[in-house]
Amino acid sequence: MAARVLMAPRRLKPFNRLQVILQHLKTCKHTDSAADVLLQKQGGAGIITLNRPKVLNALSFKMIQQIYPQIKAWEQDPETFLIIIKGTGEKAFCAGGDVRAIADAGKAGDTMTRDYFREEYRLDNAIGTCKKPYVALIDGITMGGGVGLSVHGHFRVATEKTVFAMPETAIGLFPDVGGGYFLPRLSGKIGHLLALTGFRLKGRDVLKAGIATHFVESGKTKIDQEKEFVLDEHMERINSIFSANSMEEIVQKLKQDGSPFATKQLEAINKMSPTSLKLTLRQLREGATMSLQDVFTMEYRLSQACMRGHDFYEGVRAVLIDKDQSPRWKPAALEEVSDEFVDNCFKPLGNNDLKL
Ligand code: QUE
Repeated sequence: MAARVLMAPRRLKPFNRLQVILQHLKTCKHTDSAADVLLQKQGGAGIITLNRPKVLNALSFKMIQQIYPQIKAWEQDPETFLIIIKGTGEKAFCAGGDVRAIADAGKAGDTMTRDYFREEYRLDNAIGTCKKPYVALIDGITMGGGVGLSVHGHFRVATEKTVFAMPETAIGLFPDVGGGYFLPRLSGKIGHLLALTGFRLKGRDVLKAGIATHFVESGKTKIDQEKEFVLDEHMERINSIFSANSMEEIVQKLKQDGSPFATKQLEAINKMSPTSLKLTLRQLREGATMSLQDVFTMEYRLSQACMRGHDFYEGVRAVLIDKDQSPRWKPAALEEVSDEFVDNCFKPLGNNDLKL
């Protein structure tokens, strides 16, 4: 009996582990269960299934509260050798945080605006420090909050259906969930481009950008295997333009460049919240040399600054509620967002600071 107790936990050979992962990519696309998140054990694998397909599996506060303790439990459980996270439905892994609910809470003066970001970043940090192999099957839309559930783990499997973006500057927010950590660590200034313009990477490009660790076709054909990385031909101009020291200078350089690519990125930036753009540029510059934990603390301060401000509520209204895509930002121009205002958004919150 004693020998049994002392036996090492069951481990699968790498080939078997791949079979288990691929099996999950094919199954559980449809489920009748009413729960917003399913937490199951299959063999030695803990499976997290985001299950709100009608809202592209957007991450609610309730889901965060259910996932966090389960990851912590599986991390300690000697019978669990792998954690897999995936989404139901054909379209999305996870489209982001439940920003509608957060905006409603903020307008009503509810403390959810404090709790949501704190618990979300604690979950993302638990994934970033998880001792068991953590695999995210990002087979579909993966944005904002969905990125936080995937990028900090060990493995990300993209497919031809993956659409990856950090589009928060479009809703008066900033690329949080550890964006301040992973974005400045991507090749050249790719992270700055993604953060400021909300640029969408698709399919194999998510692998080539260094975001996914693996790529598999969800069908049988070999898709885009010979095609070069979408940003390859633009890397020199991306690195030159986005290494400028201010948002105003980046805009000026994009104008001067005048290429179709630069013009398109300028058009994207012109639609974004000027406050979000300035916060984001500073976030990436600071985050480049910080630990993941310090980045979450910094981003928590920024999240609370956005909750106190105007643009987040206006952005959610324009993009997700009224869908007129015409937010009226305040202030409306980059020049009106002062360095002093930006500095203030990074200041400690005293007792309310994030504790991981
Ligand atoms: C920026 C964002 C989000 C976004 C759009 C942006 C975001 C988010 C959603 C979203 C999308 C579909 C849904 C939903 C939410 O859109 O964070 O509930 O059904 O969650 O431009 O940051």
